[in-house]
Amino acid sequence: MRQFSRLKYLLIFGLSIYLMLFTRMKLAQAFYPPNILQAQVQIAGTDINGTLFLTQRENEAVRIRGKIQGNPTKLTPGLHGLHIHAVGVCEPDANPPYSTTGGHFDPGPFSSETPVEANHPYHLGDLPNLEVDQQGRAKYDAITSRITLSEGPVNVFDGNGSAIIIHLLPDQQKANGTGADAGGGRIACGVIS
Ligand SMILES: [Cu+2]
Repeated sequence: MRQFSRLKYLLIFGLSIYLMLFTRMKLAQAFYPPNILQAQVQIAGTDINGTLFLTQRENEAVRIRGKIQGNPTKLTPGLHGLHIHAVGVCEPDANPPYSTTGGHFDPGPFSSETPVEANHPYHLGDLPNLEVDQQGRAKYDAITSRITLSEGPVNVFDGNGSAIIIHLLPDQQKANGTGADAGGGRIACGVIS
């Protein structure tokens, strides 16, 4: 009889410890989600600036959000093309400006970064337009599963980095268009880092 009580005591003790540890683990998971990768983009142009944040939870899509503002004569009210471009080098004095970022980010066996007409709007770096209000302010919030911040074939942190470009005109998001249909001139740029 005494033996039995001791066994029962040990069992209950063991079970309590197990439950305590299990609960703690579950709580920790709830408050500290696993592996959120993050990147930041400091957008700059003539009288235009802002910050975009890229986040990716483990095995999920990438969310791109942030605020961009500028002089409404430069960042005009309405829609502006916004894409991830292939090279992480923003050179405003290049000819044309920011051409150092190359074409749209589009790695892979069927890639076609340039000319933009070739694979637009199917590039991996193609994204929804930025919508600017009358005061030259814009909030951006988009989700894309075409790229990753994590290791892999569509990781934006490839050998030459990547950049986000804001264009003068709206992206018409149409196939077989011209460069102007994909946003035309480049007015602001930021390296993904
Ligand atoms: Cu672009």
